Amino acid sequence: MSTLRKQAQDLLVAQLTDRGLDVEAIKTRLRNQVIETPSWGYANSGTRFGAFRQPGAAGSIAEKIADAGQVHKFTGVAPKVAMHVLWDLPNDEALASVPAAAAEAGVSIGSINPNVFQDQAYKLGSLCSPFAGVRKQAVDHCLESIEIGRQVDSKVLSMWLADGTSFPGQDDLIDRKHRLLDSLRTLYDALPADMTMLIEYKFFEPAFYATDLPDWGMSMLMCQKLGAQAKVLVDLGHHAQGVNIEQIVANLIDEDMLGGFHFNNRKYADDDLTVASTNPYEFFLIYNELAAAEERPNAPHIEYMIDQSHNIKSKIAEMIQTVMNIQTAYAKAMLVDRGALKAAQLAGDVQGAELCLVSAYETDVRPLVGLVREEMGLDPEPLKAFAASGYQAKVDAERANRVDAGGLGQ
Ligand code: PSV
Ligand code: MN
Repeated sequence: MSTLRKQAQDLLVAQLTDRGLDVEAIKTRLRNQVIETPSWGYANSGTRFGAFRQPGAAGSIAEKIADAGQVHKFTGVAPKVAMHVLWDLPNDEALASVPAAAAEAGVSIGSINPNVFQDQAYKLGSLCSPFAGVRKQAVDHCLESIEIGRQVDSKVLSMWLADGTSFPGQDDLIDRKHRLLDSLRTLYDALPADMTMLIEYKFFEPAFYATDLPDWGMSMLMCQKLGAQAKVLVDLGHHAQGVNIEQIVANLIDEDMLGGFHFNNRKYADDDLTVASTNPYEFFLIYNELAAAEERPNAPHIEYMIDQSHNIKSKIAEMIQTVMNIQTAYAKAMLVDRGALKAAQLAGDVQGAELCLVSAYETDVRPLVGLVREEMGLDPEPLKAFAASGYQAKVDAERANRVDAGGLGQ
């Protein structure tokens, strides 16, 4: 190990200890972090305007799982991969290949994502469609997804609907809400006892007048009506500009309603950019709420998932960068002096309270995270180590010029 790196680690550990922080406890929490990466992030996918194909993009689910295994191999904290049923499992052989591919890659299957937004039948909605036959088609697909989840030992059914209306008067808003609840209830009743249903909201797109699950309020309402196995999923890209996401997160935690995240970064809309690439302080503030909740009794169980599809960055390296950004935010959030923060808040010391957060945020945690990686037997610099491994060059050569690279059907 380089002497300079060791010195930086020793100095930071000494500084943090001096601030009264339990560095060993922080390191344990960093080691135990679990981040799920998305199968679709390894495939050729892009924006609705087009996808720029990459020679090494994964095609089959086995390849996607293998790529996810690389992210875990170099970061040590990404042991799960999410599957999107329609994109990943075109036939029974694909499903049959999953257990061996997962075992080989050293990962397990995380959330199962049904797809009730691409079939032609869903033009006017899926679970909320005005047509009973279409609702049944969507419900049946989700029931099949639950069964697939059972087969691959997934514990999470992750529901996102493209449902909504694009014109005033197109459908009755309350009828749609009732259809939504009825359909969700059929699915909820079919959940195995150890499976959670996550309900994701999005304030617009592809419907532009009224989205059926537009915000955390509607997701939470559905969850509350369904029962304790239903929780809200917060996708960072699904809010209007200026929305205070950390406040939503704090309130959902307080209500025991936060079940999971889709990490990405929205600059304008659902852009799927690298999380924290333009707004690291906002992301830190979100993690500040999460880290604080972990420190309370009855800490919530939250699924941390990435939902990013990259069009111009190299996919596996980008996923590693994303995981590193998440580790950084988490590490910084654990440095907040919560006692001092509370004291400043109760004293009405506005600036002092803010500076408690700023001081944690401005700490360079790279030596700490690098130390944790070394203690896990990993290279402290995952991106460099991945580049040096030759994996990307290998899959670029093996997979180049194929036409079957799966993804968002673009
Ligand atoms: C929809 O925009 C979404 O956030 C849902 O989670 C989908 O499953 C995912 O993106 C597809 O990339
Ligand atoms: Mn999402």
